Amino acid sequence: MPITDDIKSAAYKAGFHAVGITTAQPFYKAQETLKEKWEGGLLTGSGYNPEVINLYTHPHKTLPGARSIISVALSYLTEDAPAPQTGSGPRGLVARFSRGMDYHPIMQERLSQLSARIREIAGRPCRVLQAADTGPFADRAVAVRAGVGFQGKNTCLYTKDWGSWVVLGEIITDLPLAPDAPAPPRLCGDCNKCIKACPTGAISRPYTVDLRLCLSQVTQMKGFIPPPLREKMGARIYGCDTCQNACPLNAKAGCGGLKEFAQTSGIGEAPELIPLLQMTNAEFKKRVSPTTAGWIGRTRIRRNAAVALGNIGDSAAIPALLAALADPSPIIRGHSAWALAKIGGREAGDALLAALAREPNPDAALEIKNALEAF
Ligand code: B12
Ligand code: SF4
Ligand code: SF4
Repeated sequence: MPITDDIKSAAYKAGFHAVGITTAQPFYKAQETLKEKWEGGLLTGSGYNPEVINLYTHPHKTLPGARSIISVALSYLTEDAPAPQTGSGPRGLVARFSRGMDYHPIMQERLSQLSARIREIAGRPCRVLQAADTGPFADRAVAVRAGVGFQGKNTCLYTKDWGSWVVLGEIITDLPLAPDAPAPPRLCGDCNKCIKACPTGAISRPYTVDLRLCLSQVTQMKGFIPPPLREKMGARIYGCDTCQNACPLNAKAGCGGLKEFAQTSGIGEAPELIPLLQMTNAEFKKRVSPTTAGWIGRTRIRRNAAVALGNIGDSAAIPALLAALADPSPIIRGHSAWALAKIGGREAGDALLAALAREPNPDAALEIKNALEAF
């Protein structure tokens, strides 16, 4: 059996759902796309610059002597019932990839197993380097060229059997391996469902997502969220699945069913928002830190909960939002003021006036002033 077949069997044995192999040649198309996006300001706030883009798309700069890349996909879809409904208060919405445990350590553990097997299979000293998401590679571009899947107009990577509900990783090596044929492009045909479904018009043209408008990015961004985007967030607490939910290619997606991704192990699909806004550090560590959403920290999750409460408009949230006007974080105070303005009511108006009189932070003060205009 050729070494590539052994490596692919080892990948499935390590628990991956799809695998493919490509060369370590530069990713010129991804470089061009990223450069174009950077020049057009579409990557503002992403940390990309021409140097990073160059590294990201030239694998040999990360691993000198690199010859091949093994690309893998892991399905995070689970069929479990929603987490038990313990309360009757308003609820948020969490994207599928963050309802259970964080996929990063799960992916890295499987990549480590596979790296060890590759060394054994090679039977000689070789260099291997693994990466997923936070590594210096364009994971989707790697997966496309390795034949793992193709990109839809929403830029998501679609696998044949598991739809787009997969996360990606790769192992780069100096072993020369026979590459797979790249996935064929343009499989969306005339469909534009994801573009129509996107609440912000972030898919500015087919195969291009404007990072600044994408609600997945908006839920993750630091600081004060621009008010027009707050309105569009709806009940989203972390991530956005709207364009993938709208996609017919996902209708028959298989379900990996990994127990680590089951909702009962994380914050689930629809956490109650008032407890989320009031969450202590200890509660955050227990409930959110172990999930993919954990990296954004407690303040951003609570900020998003305040925005969601404002968008839902349930007056049951007023006491919690009033208390949040005295929160130590100006971000929580500012977004709670915004949410109170959306819900309305005399009590909220009086509390905002009092809050403005004692507000030391200029950004939060501006939020409260703007909120008062709604009364
Ligand atoms: C930055 C980033 C984001 C940003 C920007 C995403 C974007 N679409 O631009 C934000 C925060 C918005 C984001 C959101 C999400 N992300 Co993200 N993200 C990344 C990250 C870190 C880098 C992506 C990147 O800039 N790639 C480089 C550029 C060049 O690639 P590209 O934008 O896909 O460009 C390609 C296309 O434009 C294509 N193209 C251009 N023209 C044409 C024309 C035709 C005809 C064709 C066919 C193709 C084509 O060619 C380019 C090169 O391949 C990767 C991890 C990584 N290290 O790669 C994860 C990653 C892409 N994200 C991932 C996930 C899971 C998500 C979310 C689903 C999470 C969620 N539920 O909220 C959403 C999906 C939103 C969406 N519609 O893309 C997964 C992808 C899983 C998948 N099946 O696709 C990744 C790979 C992480 C991982 N390792 O699993 N993400
Ligand atoms: S993830 Fe949401 S906001 Fe981003 S492109 Fe898809 S539908 Fe639009
Ligand atoms: S919704 Fe339609 S256009 Fe968008 S990715 Fe799916 S098939 Fe392609």
